[in-house]
Amino acid sequence: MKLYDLELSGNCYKVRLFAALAGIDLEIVPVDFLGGAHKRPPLTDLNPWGELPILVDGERVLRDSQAILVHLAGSYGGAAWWPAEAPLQAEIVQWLSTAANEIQNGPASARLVDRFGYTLDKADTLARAARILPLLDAHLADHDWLAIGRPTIADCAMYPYVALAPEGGIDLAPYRHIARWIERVRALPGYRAMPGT
Ligand SMILES: N[C@@H](CCC(=O)N[C@@H](CS)C(=O)NCC(=O)O)C(=O)O
Repeated sequence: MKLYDLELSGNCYKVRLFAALAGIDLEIVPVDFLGGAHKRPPLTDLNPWGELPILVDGERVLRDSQAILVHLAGSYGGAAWWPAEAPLQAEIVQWLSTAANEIQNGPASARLVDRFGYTLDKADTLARAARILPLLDAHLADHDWLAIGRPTIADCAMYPYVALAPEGGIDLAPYRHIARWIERVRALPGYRAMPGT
């Protein structure tokens, strides 16, 4: 299986992290992102969106880190990582959606501005972060893990851009339950870091 990858991308890191935790072998293919390789063939033949990560598993080609997590967990992770019961799957998917929406448009976008010079509305990204981080902290006050009482791809999807929030100028110090969850994720067997976490 090939993962078309950018080391500094939290979206790519979600996939690398889960593969490391679940012991799934990935061939990492670094992409010349600054050179725009993801915006032209052959990569746009794999993902016309012009985004990373991209997973190629045999004949199957997948874009979007959340979708890739579901594929890897469901196909190769076993029931521990992707339960068969739809209500449990739905509990996990709630957090995948939060990662792709509130976290992507909040702390992840704040980091895009500060770290990579994207011309986004920084005040808007901070306002979104200021809404979602207290909600996340409150959830973690009485949950060790985001969904179904154990580590899942929900944690893998949420962790990167929450842990990287300081790179967007967001202080995580007020969020002590988030801080303890970050430590729990880091202590998982097989955990793999990325620059900035
Ligand atoms: N929803 C997608 C978003 C992917 C995405 O935006 N990836 C960034 C890298 S982190 C990208 O390739 N952006 C293209 C660009 O900025 O040119 C996912 O979760 O994978």
